[in-house]
Amino acid sequence: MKAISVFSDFCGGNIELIDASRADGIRLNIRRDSHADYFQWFYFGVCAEAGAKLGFSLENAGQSSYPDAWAGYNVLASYDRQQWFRLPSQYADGALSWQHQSEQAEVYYAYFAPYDQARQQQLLNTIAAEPRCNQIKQMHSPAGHSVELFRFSNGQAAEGKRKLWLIARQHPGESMAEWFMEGLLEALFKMPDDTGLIAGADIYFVVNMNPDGSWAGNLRSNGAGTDLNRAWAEPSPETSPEVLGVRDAMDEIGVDLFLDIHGDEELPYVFTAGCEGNPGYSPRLKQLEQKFRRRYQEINPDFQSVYGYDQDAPGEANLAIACNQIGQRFDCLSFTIEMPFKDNANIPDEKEGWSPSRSMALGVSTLQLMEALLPELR
Ligand code: GEM
Ligand code: ZN
Repeated sequence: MKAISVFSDFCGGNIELIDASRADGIRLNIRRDSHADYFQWFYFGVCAEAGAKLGFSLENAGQSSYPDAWAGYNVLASYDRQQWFRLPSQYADGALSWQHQSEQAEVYYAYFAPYDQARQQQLLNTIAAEPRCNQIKQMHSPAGHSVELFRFSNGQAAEGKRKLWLIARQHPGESMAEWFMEGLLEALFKMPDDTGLIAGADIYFVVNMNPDGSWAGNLRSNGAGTDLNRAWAEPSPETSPEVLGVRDAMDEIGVDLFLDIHGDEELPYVFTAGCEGNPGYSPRLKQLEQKFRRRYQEINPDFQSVYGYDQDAPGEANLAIACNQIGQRFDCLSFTIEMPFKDNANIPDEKEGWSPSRSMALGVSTLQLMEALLPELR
């Protein structure tokens, strides 16, 4: 029988091989982030024989950053890295395991459908070809990757024009965030100039805040080991230049709405975290938050507001988190949007679970939502 190989030497790859001497008992560990101790994201390829009955065990799953996330989680598999499908997976004794009779000699497994650098380059090409988009700033990550801030605008000044900001993938393992941005931008670029959204707002966006971690196959940190979503109170030119660059641009330009796109390992729902714990939280913002959530749910049934994080106590918000810092700094509506790694338990999809297409559709819905809320943002 041919030997089995396990490899992860590609963009976003993450795995450590313990033992592959038995096809039905391939033993693996998830690798830690390149410069920090987080781990949960994995993505690897296997070369075996077509039709082989493969069995996998991620033996350190129980020590990962979110060990409770493995219950109810099903791994993703793909033969071509385009179409991803779920395989029933078991979590027991601290290990995540699954079986797969692979139809092909080469097969890939991942924590969620990856969004790799090649796909990102295509998206950046699409952005570059959009006449209403301009790159207004470029940052360099600690590992030397480029982080680009764009403005989408019809170029027309208008009384009370809003400034909407969207950033994605501060946490590189949350690849659904970049699928969301792709869906949103594709729809935005099809919109004619006379739509309410484009006439009434300029949209500032970053499709990937953390290219270091995305390239390295990290879960949460960049090439300096920083969790960027804990760096917004005091961003540093050395360890969080991605955040510093965006926050400085916000200080120059202003912000009327901020959305920070993430994925959640544990909860099988789409939800938002808001600014209820900010010292500057007011009845105005509370009402706006409620409107945003109610309207979101009407526009896209994947959104819900029953399940989410515990609320922050008044005045107790962590201002190092982007959503809180920007909501406080600009007295504006500000949210973390969370999509599941697992599925939306209210509308389950057995084959794919939560997926790129649903992430993209949520992005499209978010455009509609922003348009509906424009008049009330200030
Ligand atoms: C979060 S987002 C934190 C938002 N929490 C509250 N209470 N406002 C993080 O950064 O840890 C989750 C994620 O990474 O997706
Ligand atoms: Zn996150």
